[in-house]
Amino acid sequence: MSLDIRRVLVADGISSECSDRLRQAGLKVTETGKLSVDQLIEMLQGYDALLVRSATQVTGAVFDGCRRLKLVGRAGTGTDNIDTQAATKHGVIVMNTPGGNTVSAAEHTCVLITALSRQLAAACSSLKDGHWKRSAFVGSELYGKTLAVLGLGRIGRQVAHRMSAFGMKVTGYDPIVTAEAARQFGVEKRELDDIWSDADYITVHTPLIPQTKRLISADSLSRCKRGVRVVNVARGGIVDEAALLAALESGQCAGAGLDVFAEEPPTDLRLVRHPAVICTPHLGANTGEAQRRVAVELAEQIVSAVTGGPLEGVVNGAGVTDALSPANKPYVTLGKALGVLLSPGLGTQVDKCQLQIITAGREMAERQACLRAGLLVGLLTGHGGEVNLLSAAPLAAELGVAVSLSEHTAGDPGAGGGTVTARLTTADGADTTAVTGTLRGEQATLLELYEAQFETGVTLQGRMMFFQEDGHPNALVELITALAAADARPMSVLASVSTSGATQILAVRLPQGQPQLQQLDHTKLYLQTDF
Ligand code: 9EZ
Repeated sequence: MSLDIRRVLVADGISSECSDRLRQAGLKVTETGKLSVDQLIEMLQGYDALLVRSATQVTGAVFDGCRRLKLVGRAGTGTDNIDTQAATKHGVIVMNTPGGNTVSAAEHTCVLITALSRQLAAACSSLKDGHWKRSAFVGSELYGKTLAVLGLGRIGRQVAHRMSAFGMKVTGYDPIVTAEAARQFGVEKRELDDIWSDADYITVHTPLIPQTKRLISADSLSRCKRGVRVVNVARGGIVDEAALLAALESGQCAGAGLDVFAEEPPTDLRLVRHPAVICTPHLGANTGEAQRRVAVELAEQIVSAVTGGPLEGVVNGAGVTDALSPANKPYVTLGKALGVLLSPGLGTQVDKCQLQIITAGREMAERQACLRAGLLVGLLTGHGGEVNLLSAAPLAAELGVAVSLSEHTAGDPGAGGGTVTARLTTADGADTTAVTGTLRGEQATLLELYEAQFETGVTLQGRMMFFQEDGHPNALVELITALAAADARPMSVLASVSTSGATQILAVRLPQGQPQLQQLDHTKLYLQTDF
């Protein structure tokens, strides 16, 4: 899928490198400051893409009100200011740039860890107040202390690497990083339960998800050594702020370095005013380098997507990432074509139908996700407004369409990379429509519709009409005569072969823009479409 993006609105003061690169690639770019939701909707009518940092709120109303919008890009990591669920439903891609902030976030974490070890902020403000207190600010070395890193992604690893240079022992936990991988970047991987008891410092580097909300809690703090210090440069909410305040007051926690807060800016200032807290207003990624890097990354990702290159940084493409990749386009196109061929079988009864997808052959089996994504688009187009690869899955779920995937393993799939059969059963179970197709090279080809088989396969391209004949011996003659009378010049007319006495199908392929045929006496027009 190469994205058709021509006009881009850049908000929130994204570094100018972004606009420069987009313009170099031939896109029309308008830069604007922060806009209200209403101003944004009005302005966006003329744009295909919106790029933001964290200031602009891209709400459901924005997606409802901007039909032209195809992509929202976030220069940075968090997408809390974007309603990604609404985006997906409207088929709008949400993209971020997770890599560009890594070094800045890791460095800022190290800044807070080192500052905590010497009570830097309190000592500094004491001196600025005219005092010269030395015994009140006895620090502790980092050398030989244990740092626990929770979340061993890009940022956690960089923190581990840097703090190892101070001679800290680094332990860590992450559900998807093995002990072996952790050892390679100098971290002793533990189970989460075994993290707390020997940690002198704990730093969190996870997204805010149900498993990490209040990861630092009254319970986990109580398992720590007295005097543990806590750092959060990741997301507000990973640390339970009430529990942290209580632990600071009791002395269980000796200090905290906080760059992020559950509410930003915080309205309850008890935590930030606590003398043992060193805090900054969400500055983790706030460096010239990181801002330039995320701006350039976002521009490069958009240029890649627009020019048919790989689609990178998509956050709302779960399950369709493969389908969005240009390399898999033939499989998606085949799925779409088969979905379109199935859709008349639905009538108006799309709710709660069942779609079975059965592949034969390894290549088809490996592309089931692409076939499924394409099939849903083809099937649902015309049943729920505009549908694309992103919006088809949530729409199908909403309509209660049940999709099952399986593999046909018996027999030899034959040459040509195998086949895919899609079978649609209506909610009442009364009607079943089945279609089988394959790829000839990159060309979607129909092999079977209902139970009518096409010996040579029907090339699914251009303007096509499918007729169901009633068994009358003159049906084919009548069709050819009608085509001639309509001055149509078909590129092919293919009749299915009879197997089980099923209704025969006539497939006609016409050049684009050829006239439509009227209903005929002995054939029923099943479907007319442009592939
Ligand atoms: C949870 C996690 C890390 C974590 C990180 C990610 C799904 N998930 N879970 C608890 N990406 C540390 C502690």
